[in-house]
Amino acid sequence: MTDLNENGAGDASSNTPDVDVVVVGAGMAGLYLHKRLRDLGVSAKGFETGGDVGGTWYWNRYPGARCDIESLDYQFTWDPELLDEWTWSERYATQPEILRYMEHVADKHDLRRDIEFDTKVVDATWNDETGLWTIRTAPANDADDGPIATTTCRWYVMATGCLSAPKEADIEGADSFEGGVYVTGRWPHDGVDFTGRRVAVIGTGSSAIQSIPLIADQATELTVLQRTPNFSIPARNGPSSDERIAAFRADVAGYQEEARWSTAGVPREKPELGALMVYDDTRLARYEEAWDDATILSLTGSYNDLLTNPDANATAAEFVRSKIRDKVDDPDVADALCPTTFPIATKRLCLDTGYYETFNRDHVSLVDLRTDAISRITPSGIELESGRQIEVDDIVFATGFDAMTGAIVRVDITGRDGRTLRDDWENGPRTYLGLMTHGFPNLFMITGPQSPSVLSNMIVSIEQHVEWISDAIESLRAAGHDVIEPTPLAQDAWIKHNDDFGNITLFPLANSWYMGANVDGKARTFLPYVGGVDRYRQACIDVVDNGYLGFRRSSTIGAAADTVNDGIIRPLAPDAMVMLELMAEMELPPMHTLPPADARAFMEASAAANPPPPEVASFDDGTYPGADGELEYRRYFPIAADEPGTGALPIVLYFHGGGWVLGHATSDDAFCRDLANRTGSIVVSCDYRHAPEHRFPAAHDDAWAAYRWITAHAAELGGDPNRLVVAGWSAGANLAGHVCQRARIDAPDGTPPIAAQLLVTPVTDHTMSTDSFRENAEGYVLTADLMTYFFDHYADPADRADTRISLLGTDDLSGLPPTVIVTAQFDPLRDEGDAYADAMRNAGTPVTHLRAGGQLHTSLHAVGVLITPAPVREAAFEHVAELVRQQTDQPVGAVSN
Ligand code: NA7
Repeated sequence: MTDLNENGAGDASSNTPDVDVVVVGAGMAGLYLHKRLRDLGVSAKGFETGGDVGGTWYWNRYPGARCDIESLDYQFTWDPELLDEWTWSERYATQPEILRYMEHVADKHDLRRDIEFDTKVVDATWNDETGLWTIRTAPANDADDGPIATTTCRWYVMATGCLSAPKEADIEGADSFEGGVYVTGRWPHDGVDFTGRRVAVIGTGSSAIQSIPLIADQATELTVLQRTPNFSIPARNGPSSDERIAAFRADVAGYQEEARWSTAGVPREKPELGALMVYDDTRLARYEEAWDDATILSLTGSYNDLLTNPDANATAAEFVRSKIRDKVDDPDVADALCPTTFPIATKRLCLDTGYYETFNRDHVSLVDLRTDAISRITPSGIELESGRQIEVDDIVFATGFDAMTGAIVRVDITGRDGRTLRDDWENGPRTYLGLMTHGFPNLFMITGPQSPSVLSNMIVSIEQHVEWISDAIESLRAAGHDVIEPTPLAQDAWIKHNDDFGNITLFPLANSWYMGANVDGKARTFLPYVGGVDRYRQACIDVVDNGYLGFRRSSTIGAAADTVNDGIIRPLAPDAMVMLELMAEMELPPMHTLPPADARAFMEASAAANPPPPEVASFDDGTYPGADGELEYRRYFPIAADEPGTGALPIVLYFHGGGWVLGHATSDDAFCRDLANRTGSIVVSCDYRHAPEHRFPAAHDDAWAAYRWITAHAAELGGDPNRLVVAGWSAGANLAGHVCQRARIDAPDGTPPIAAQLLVTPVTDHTMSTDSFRENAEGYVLTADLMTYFFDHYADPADRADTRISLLGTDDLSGLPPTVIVTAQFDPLRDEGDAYADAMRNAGTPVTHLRAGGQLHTSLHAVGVLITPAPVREAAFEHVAELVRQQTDQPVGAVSN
């Protein structure tokens, strides 16, 4: 190896870099970044392995390679003149046309002069003292990584693309094949003529689906080896329609702005309905329309729950499968081509031109590797596990990419303290916003993992990242800073946000490259950000508007004081966030403005839209003697009750929430069912009188009456009186807390002690003066105004400090039942719940306090509606179950309070 650094360049000991920015990659991202930096007067040097600009479109020259986003959407917006200079000949442009477009852009803006082609980056090392990166490069085609040249820079940008590192050949004997070997992602520039040849294509992803019909046109025999069938819809290519062009041209700037604020980077109306909310024929008609429209997004955007509800998704999947069966003559081949192992669109939906029809041609055959896998590649072809030999002249590997992280970790990148990015990311990428990573200051990624990237129109996401990064550099310079790095707190929270978002969708159900599942040994994590281009863009803007929240910015030479603006950009759980957005869009009247009758009707109507609640073994309804007359209850038997020999079960006296104004015995139905099943208990949800018809202390008196009744009748109800739990949510938790306090004093002699109390986001105080009331006063469902409304309806101001309501005011909190209490981060009641937990613990009551991060007052209660609170709810129920298990050995009638 020779160090070419003889001209004095690359002096890593000085604080003056050779260039301000090194940009790796000359695809769409690299080109725009060069232009943008040049306009800002920031010097940049580019390195590109390929011989020219193009990136993905330089390498993927396989026959049939096309964009799967319409070209009107897939073009730069930063140079409006391009629209007049360039007319796309087809709706989905071919690779050569896109490459010509990029060459035109490079020519027009003279971008090649800053880029060294045929050059690969060997390694990159950060120097914390100088605040510079040292980048070592070598000729691209030199297997020995030499000779080496060195460039120092302040900011280092990986514009390396998401699908640019082809997956390593992972089939035994791949090197031994003596015929032609072609990889779709590294296709020969002169093309390949398959005329008269026997060809095997391995893989049935997008690259295979695009190329197979054209390879079949030439080959004498074509064998397609399919491990997992994919969903594909016809591209119906051809020139864009005049109407489409006219609609686009009518207001180009408006259209492009709409794209920037859309879910996937293409303007589309957001569907308001779920797939199961419409009649079957309406849904079918909608899918037919999407099929005719021939865009990926028309189908996946038909309904709002296709990527979250498996039953909804199944309708779209079955629709496409029916189309495959229509197209393919041989029913066995059709069946083999029908994907059944993953929800539609959890792997990238493909667009094709005659793909399925190709299997009707006599010289084309399909090998289903699920029934007969490849055992190895031999010098003359492919051998299957059955022993079958497929003799071929050429093999095409359409086996995909080490997506999103491959191109980044394949370069040796060493950050602070000698940490390598490869090691740091061993268990999955760790980024803040998919833009930067802690420990690697001044290293930026364009469309990096944990940003929308491949789940969006790449051009829209690329432009946004290029602009964010160049703005960040400009802002650093303006402030006298030269180093920027995300904080661990901000990064960890973003990773969690990204994962939480992925986990509320169906994406994790597929073994896709989105999940890193296509590469042996690669960590299975959710690589792209699924929250959408619009939400993501807003998060990036909010980070900047909040003074680069989550970043440390500093100066190596002390030109400005360091600033660390630590914090979390999206602390709210994603499903709670989406729910709040939907509620805001509906522009509902605030609950506190409604008369109680209307508020109750509204609650009923919203509950009716909830998904079906969990199954229980059975339930029945009855009445019990309240403090002033009969009141209703519903009793739930857990699934476990069906098992023989169960005997008497623990029994839970449950009080529903609703601010003492709303709700009834069955209004917390799903929660009670889940509680019953997970604690293996009978849950008896007892109603109580409501305000304003019945003011304080009516509800509290009824709660006490319910306790008296249940302790007297536990055995008749099928429960074990020694294992009584008193539970409630919100105002119901206030009642439960009151019952537990009062039972210490007023329980009749011989009544067994309450085995546990479960308080979920309880009301424990009346002052409404805590930080959580201030922070969460508005916008998180339970508002300060609504709490005032509840108090006003239920209790006179003078009564609110009564310790039956203000549980916190009770002097002695000792001797209470072992307690499980849950408080939620974005709940006005959070701090009073926390305070009650602390006060009970300080008084000697055993307390398990679970804090539901990212959740709302109503989250825990939203069984089947919100997914992210489920682990906290399950943990709370498990703690309750453990407490009642501890009571099992106590003799009936034992009193320990
Ligand atoms: P994909 O979508 O990752 O497809 C790769 C295909 O190759 C897929 O069908 C794989 O099956 C198959 N594959 C991979 N390894 C093997 C082995 N060892 N044996 C048999 N089959 C194998 O890559 P593409 O290039 O087609 O498309 C990538 C993206 O580019 C696409 O989504 C568009 O966004 C553009 P598997 O599914 O893993 O069973």
